[in-house]
Amino acid sequence: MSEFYGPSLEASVPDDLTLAQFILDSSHPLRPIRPSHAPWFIEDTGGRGVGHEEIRARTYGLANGLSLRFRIKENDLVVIFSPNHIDYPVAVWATHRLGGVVSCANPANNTNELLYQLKVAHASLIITHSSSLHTALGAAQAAGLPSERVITFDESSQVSVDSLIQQGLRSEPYFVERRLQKGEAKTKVAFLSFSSGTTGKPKAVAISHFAPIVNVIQMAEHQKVNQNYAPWEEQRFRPGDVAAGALPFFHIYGMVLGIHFMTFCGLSVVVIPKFNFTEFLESIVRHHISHLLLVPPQIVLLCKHPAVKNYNLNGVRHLLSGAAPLSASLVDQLVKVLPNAQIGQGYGMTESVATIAMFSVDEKLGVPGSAGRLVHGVVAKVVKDDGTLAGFNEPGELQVKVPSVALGYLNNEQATKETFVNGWLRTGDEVVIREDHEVFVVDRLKEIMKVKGFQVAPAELEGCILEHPDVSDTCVVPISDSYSGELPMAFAVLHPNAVKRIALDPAEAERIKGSIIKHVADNKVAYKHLAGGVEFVDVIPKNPSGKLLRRVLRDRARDLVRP
Ligand code: 4UW
Repeated sequence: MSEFYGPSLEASVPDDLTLAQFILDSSHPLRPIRPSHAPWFIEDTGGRGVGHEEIRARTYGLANGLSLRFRIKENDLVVIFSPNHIDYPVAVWATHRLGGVVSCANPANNTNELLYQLKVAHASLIITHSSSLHTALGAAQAAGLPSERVITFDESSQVSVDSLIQQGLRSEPYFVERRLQKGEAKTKVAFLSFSSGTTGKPKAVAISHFAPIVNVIQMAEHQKVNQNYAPWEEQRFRPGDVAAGALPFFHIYGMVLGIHFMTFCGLSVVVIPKFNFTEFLESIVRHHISHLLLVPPQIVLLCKHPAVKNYNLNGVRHLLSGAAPLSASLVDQLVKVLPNAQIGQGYGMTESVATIAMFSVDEKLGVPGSAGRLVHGVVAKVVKDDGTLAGFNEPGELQVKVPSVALGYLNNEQATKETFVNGWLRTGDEVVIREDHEVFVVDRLKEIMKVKGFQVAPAELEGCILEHPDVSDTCVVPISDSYSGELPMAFAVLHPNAVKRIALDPAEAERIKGSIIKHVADNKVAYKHLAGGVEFVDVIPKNPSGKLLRRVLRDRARDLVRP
């Protein structure tokens, strides 16, 4: 066996449309007709729904307003730094109508983390929310971006998105939306999304308009094939169904599947800005949510939280998990909580924009522990340690050719060359593919860990820990956690004077550990904090050329936390 193939992609894929034109202005043979009463998005708390015509109008209004007021034009970059908001997709599509590029940032990021993104991406404008405005203004100032160029979805800044939309709608058209040349969607950048890839600090992944478009069509074809087997009531995504928009829109899973695939299929997305579990249960019942797109920690809550028994979740027909592994035992518990739901996993990456594998619904449940089967148009090979290709049931690194692949890392030829190799995308995940073509992610070969589905790059935390005056060397490794999946913990070598202080007063050891943890907490977003703790060691094991032997410490950490 040399290569593994997903089914071939038969459907046509436009290559002359922007993502906004594809989703808002065009039809496609695989796109079902949405009932006119079904809104595209629903505000979770207020319950306000917005439909197609209103979204199109708001998108034009905002594009016109951005063009009039801020002169946003072709290739300018707009950073969206906000929790999910009903106008979030409008901001994405308005930027695309202007030929601009969108870069979404985690709204929990601190000033330095946002500043890094503003600088790498060369931001022209920030769209934020009152809850993140203070950070946005601080980062904008440090980046030399005038505070007038920070606007908000709500009414907390001088200029709100809504007021710009109204201004744009009142004014003469100030911009001309361009139809792309044939093939141009494949090279024109739509997003700069941040991912660490295999190692190091987050890098800007350049994503074309074509990539999310083709991924949506791959997913539509995947469900169409499955529909041939499934009776109507078991079909996956039906127009008029209601999906929970609880995944963060800034992440590739939320952006491509949560917004674009759901709306393509005619579902209404309930926009949930902040995930609070009991409120989430309320929302499921209040909005008759039928489709849940989640990450494993949210599923842990569904299985274990005592409040669940107070809610009738029988209306949930579909649950998709991804971004981190979901254990078979959790699925066993989940079946009891959601008796009427199809349950399974998908698997993808920022760099593959997005889905590589998806559970098949020929049966009600995905194969336990499996990340699904390769979706349409995907070719895979599994490369063993010795560089040869694995057959069925043999572990190795998954490398894929996907039609939705990203263009590469912005201004980082070296990392691009290492990850995108002769048309193959190196996932850095160790997998096994079974004879029935189910893909099991068995380990991660790359450095990054996943905390609540978010990437954490050990090298980034090590850089931060090394700034601490008592630390001379460090290595960060994951420890497993039943809720978050993984948590970062640090091994640290102390400076001689810290060692002396501890010799004089052993209580100093705990103070130093606390201070290292605080240093990271002060400088990094919450999910990157050293929740796994700090252990002191005499030396960090390295190979003769000085490369960290992370696996040795990963195994040691495993032994430390074992009861
Ligand atoms: N099992 C084990 C999984 C799994 C997994 C991802 O943050 P990124 O770059 O991207 C993502 C994207 C997730 C995603 C996209 C589209 C889709 O259909 C879907 O289905 C639910 C999920 O997380 O991190 C990429 C890395 O996350 C790990 C894996 O290590 C991958 O390289 N990962 N999904 N089901 N691990």
